[in-house]
Amino acid sequence: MNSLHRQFPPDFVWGVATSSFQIEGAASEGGKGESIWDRFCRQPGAIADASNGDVACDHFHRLDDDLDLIASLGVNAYRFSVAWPRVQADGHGAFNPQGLDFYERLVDGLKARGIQPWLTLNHWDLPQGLQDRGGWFDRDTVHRFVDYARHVQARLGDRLAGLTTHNEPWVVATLGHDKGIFAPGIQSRRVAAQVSHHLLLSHGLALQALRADGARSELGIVLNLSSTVPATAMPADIAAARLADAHGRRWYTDPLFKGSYPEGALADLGADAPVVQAGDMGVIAQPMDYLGVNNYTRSVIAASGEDWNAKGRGLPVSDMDWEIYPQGLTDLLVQLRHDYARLPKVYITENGGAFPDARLVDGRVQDDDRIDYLRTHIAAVASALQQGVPMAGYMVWSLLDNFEWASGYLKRFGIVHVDYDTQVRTPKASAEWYREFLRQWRG
Ligand code: GBH
Repeated sequence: MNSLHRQFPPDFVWGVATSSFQIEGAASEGGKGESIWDRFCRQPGAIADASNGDVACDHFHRLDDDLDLIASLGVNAYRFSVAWPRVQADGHGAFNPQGLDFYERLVDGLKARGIQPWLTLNHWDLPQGLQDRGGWFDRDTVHRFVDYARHVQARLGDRLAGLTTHNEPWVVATLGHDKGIFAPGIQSRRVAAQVSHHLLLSHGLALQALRADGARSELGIVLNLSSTVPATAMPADIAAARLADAHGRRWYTDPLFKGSYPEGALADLGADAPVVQAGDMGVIAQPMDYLGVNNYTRSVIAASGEDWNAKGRGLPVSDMDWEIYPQGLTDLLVQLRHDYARLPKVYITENGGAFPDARLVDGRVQDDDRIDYLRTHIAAVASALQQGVPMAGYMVWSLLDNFEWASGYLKRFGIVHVDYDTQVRTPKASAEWYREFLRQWRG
């Protein structure tokens, strides 16, 4: 078999990814307004270690060093997000002229180092000022998002390689508005379904507006997708897996690539199904330049509703207790190719693992488990490529250990270790491995 690096073409995009709330800190500097995650972190019990994003990785104050760090890895792309309340404090009304200065320095710093900037507009940190008006449940937020998207593109669009509307709308809708374990902490299936529709609608309207304004970068959306399989061959488990796949995956991919919600999921929602206005579905189905896929694990479904306990079954898991199953990534990508004639090129916009590697031994983190994870998942992408899936890139989650949402700072996804007392960054063995892999690929 060819060595792994030879299985990827010379124009393949290789990156590392982060998001604003998870690394920036500087939560109320430079005219930044409050986000729903700033607010959510103050809710007792919401975050495992009772932490917040006030300082995080202090990236806002360490931009130049972090740019050098990114460049030292040899990647050709960096995926980051813009904190909407930094650019428009309340999400409506005046834009903050200082707000985009930081992101302009970031984009120009990447370009100067030969790295493609991949910008995400919404990685969950909605301005609290919009939540106070109903947030994503309110249809007006859709129009506020389009204004914000146009403003960002007007300032930075000429220098971006890629622009993403939303990161993982399923997480915002379901974890934020149904389960209530993420901001804004709402628990209503009906609200969550409407939120998912508004996220998709705002994606489509933003694409139309950005194109009308003369977009020069690739435009798309990022979804969290997993191969979803039944726990057994029993008909009840097969049906349960099909329904779970309809709610978690096809609820997003069917509207985007076919212009309709899946019947099974709609029927299951019943009276909780979203209000859809005439014309909405056509807007959502705007052609995209690419689909971004975030993938960490597979999903095993039993009709009994019991959690498939991978660890209890002796299967390999990461520190999140998510099963490590690289074949699931190949299966997912091949399935997307099979399901959608209109599937555009695909980037893996996040893939990686949390592993308990907090301890530095002689100034080193020897994270062999993460190296194995990355190598086997990159091989899974190569396999999809060989089977005809139009794979165009792969980005590791994450550049840095960072604020892992409801898990606070307890889970570490970085290929670079962060000491939260000193903010010292130390590349782990996995960072060295990725650098060497990319050096071989460049040839
Ligand atoms: C991504 O979310 C985020 O984009 C990123 O900000 C985050 O840091 C990163 O992943 C790591 O969490 O939840 O047990 O049912 C990923 C969210 C994780 C949601 C896997 C679905 C399925 C396993 N997804 N999850 S479980």
